[in-house]
Amino acid sequence: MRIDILTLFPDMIKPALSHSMMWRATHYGFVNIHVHDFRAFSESKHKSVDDSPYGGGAGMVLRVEPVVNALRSIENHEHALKILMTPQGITYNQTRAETLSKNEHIIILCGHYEGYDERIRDYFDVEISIGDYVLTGGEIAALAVVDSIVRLIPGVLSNDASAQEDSFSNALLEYPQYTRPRVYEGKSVPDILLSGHHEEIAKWRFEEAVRRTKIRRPDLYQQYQENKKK
Ligand code: 6GU
Repeated sequence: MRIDILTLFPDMIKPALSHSMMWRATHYGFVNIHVHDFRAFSESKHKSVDDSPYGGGAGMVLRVEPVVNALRSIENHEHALKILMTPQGITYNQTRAETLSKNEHIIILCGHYEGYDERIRDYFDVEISIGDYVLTGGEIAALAVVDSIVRLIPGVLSNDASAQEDSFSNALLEYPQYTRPRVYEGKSVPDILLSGHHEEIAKWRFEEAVRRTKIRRPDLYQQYQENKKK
């Protein structure tokens, strides 16, 4: 899989790719990530990328030409899925992460300023938001999307089962987990987990996942119940 990220702040993106699982995924060739500073594609004398809005108003608007030039500089851009990061996009979730992880090539644009020249939207396939709050720019949102995709590529997580079992992949939150010590400040690990009865443990975990989802995320619980009927 190849991912190209178009940004004005490559230094916000690059360090996040050089640690932990994202580092592993790139180092072992599961994914090829390229970060491009699209200011370099501005045709203006001072390499400007924004301008004041027609019709007046506060703030600056991202200009179309540096973005489109940068997009066209990417090899095979015609065949890539092109994503625009914006709080106006569809809300991101695990199902969308799973769909995106099946693409061979993704290009992601991180915006800044008050907004995009509306014509930029014509060059992109999908607009994504990571939730109902506003960030100063799309970089952190793009990193969230990239991380969620990369960990789904087979082989990236050393234990392939763990991506399948996580919260949301089956519409339930994850069950409670424990590790050593058995007792910490009077708080004990549930006996069932020490019993060695694998079936009983699986049953307990499932019930705890359902209980936790019902309490913490009634919206997900309702979705889970509806899916069960199908
Ligand atoms: Cl994709 N961008 C910005 N600037 N803010 C956001 C967002 C994206 N998703 C949620 N908030």
